[in-house]
Amino acid sequence: MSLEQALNDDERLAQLDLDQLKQLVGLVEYDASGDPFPVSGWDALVWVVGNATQAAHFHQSAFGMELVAYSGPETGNRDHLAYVLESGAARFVVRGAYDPASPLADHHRKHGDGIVDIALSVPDVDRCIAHAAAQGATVLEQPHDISDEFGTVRIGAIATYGDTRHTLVDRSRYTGPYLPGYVERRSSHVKRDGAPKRLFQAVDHVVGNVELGAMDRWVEFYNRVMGFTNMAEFVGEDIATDYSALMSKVVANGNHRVKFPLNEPAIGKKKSQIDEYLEFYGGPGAQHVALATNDILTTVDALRAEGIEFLATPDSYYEDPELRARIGEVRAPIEELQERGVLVDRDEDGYLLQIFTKPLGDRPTVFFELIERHGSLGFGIGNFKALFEAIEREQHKRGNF
Ligand code: TYF
Ligand code: FE
Repeated sequence: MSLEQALNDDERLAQLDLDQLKQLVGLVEYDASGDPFPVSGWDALVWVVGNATQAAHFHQSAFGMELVAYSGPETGNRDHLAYVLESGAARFVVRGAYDPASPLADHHRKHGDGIVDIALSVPDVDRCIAHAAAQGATVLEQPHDISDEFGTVRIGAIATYGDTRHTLVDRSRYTGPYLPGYVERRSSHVKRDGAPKRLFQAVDHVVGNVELGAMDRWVEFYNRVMGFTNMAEFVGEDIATDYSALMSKVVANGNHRVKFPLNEPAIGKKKSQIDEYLEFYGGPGAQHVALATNDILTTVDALRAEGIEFLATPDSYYEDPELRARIGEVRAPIEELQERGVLVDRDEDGYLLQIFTKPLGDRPTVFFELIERHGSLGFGIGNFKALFEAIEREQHKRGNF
């Protein structure tokens, strides 16, 4: 079966097969037996937004996601509305306060739109929580079952940077659309003729921005508490600090399905893009979500047609002979990439194509990356200079320097 056929098969929506995921998000083989905190993958990215009804519309109309479930006053939830959206293996939940006294309203007042929960799928919630607790992590929810007519989900939660959490979810005994308390709800959006079935297939990585001096502490947290290991692109001191004062290191779970780059600001000539984030998010939080696509050109065209704006890449990037020599042959003519501003990076394992949106909401905080991997397991380190300069041009327009 071709990749295309497989990805268009609804039966396999929630579980793209391993070969595809390997290519899409750079999976590796690993032996889970010695893992103190086994993680199988992403469960959901949970957002709190000012208007969940409109955010759900945006994720469907612009990003082509499918609405699958809903919770709100009509279903007995008088605190907030929540819409569950999927695209391939990726699942987003967008929540917004209904009750003016909802804690979500306070969260939104402080942070604006953002990601509150990077929920992970684990085979054994109790084992993970016990290990995390023994390692001194803050347990926000002890393991417990929640049930309805579709079965039982086992859940626990630990705190990570800022007001962000990792809920740990075992839904192996559950057949409902999301969680107990949610009802199935389908999109009323009708795709235009010829529109691609979906614009992305999986979440590749989620980046966290933490305070100055805190990056190594959080790397150590993911090592010790969650058994994550440091990835090769673990750049420490020498990351592009001339262009943007930041440092970044990457941790991943055993099979590399879940990858967390962690950034901290560094002291430079100008205000770091990470400082801008921390100021406007009101503390540490998730900075960008990289969405894996198997056709970045079509995806960018579809998003552009919906008015999604991307960071501009100057022509000089594509005309740089050093870059041309380094990237060699990629699957599309360089002109096609240039037309859209898609960046290319190559390493010893292969190459990747990537592009970044402007901030999604009103505050200069969270944004999306689209990434198409062809063997590379990296994050585009060769593009950091061009990328950070583009980010800084936007930062400059906002007057934050
Ligand atoms: O995830 C990454 O590491 C890349 C590069 O503020 C990056 O996407 C790093 C920091 C940043 C924006 C992008
Ligand atoms: Fe990234």
